Amino acid sequence: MKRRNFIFDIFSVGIVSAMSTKLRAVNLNFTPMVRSISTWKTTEANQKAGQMLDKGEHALDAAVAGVAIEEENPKNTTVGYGGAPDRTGKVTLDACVMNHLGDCGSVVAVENIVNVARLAKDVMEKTPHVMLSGKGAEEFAISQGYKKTDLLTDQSKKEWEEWLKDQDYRPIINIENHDTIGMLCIDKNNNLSGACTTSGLAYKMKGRVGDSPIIGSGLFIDNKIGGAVATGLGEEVVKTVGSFLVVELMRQGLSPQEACEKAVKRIVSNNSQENKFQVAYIAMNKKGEVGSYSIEPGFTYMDYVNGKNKEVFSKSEL
Ligand code: SD4
Repeated sequence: MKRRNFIFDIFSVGIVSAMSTKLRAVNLNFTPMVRSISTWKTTEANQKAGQMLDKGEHALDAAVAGVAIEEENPKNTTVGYGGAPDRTGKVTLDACVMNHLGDCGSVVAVENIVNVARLAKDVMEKTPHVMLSGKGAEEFAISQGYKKTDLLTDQSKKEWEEWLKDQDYRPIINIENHDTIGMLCIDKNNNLSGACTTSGLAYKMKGRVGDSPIIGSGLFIDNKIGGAVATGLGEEVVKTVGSFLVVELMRQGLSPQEACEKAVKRIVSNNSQENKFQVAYIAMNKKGEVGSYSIEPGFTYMDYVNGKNKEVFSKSEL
C-alpha cells in the first residue's frame, strides 16, 4: 500500500469511528416517538392509549385498552355495549388485533361480550387459532372469565323497534360522528400494533360480517412498514383488502397519506357515483408519520402525539 493511501485510510477510519461514537451518543439520547391514532372522534379512547404509550406500555396493550373505552360506551351505537343490533334485534360484535410480530387474533359475530378486542387478543395469545366465531367465541370468552352482558340497551332497542316499522336498510354515512373504532399505536420500542372493533352496520342481516374482524381488510400491520385500519362500508373494504393494500402501497414508498388516498380511489373507481357510501382509512408508518383519506367528507380521526390529543379533519374524495 502506498504511504499516501495508508495515511488516508488511517485518517478515514479515525473519522468513521469518531462519527459512529457520535452517532451512538446521539442514539443514546434518542427518545423514540410514541403516537396513537384512532378513527372518528374517539377522544378518550385515543387519550388512554397515548398516555399508556407515554408510560412505556406496549403498542398492542395500549390499543386494546384504548378501544375498550368505546366498547363500554353505551352512547356509541356502532361499537360494543349499546351497538345497534342486526335486523332480528341481536347485537353481534366483530373485532381483531394485530401486533408487531405479525401475530393476529379475531372474533366475529359475538354476542353478550363487551370487550371483543381483548377477546381477539386472547384468541391470538391463548388458542392455536386466529379466528373464533359466534357461540364458540362467546364460550371461549366465558371460559376466560369474561362477564355475560346483554349488549342491547333500552335506547338501541327503541331505535331498532322504530326501524322495524318500515325496515328501510341503507348504510348510514358518518353515523353521529362516532363509529367503528380502529386504532394504530407505535410504542417506545418503535413497535406498531392495532385493534379494530365494531357492532357492524346497523340492522344488518343476521350473520353478516364486515371488514372489521378480517385481517388485511379492517386492519393490517407490518412492523417493518406500517399499519392501517378501515372504517365505513365493510363490503367495499373487503373487495380490495383495503388495509393490506394501504400497507403494501407504503411498502412501495408512498407516504401514509398517499397510500390512503390511492386505496380510497381504488374503491371509488370501482363504483358509480349514485352508490353513496363512506369508506375511510387511517395509516401510520414505521417513522410514526400518519395519513388519512375518506370517500365522503365528514370523516375525522384522533391523533395523540407529544402528549397532545387532537381531532384531525380528513381530506376526502368528494
Ligand atoms: C362494517 N366497517 O361492519 C364496519 C362498519 C363501520 O363505520 O366501520 N362503520 O362494515
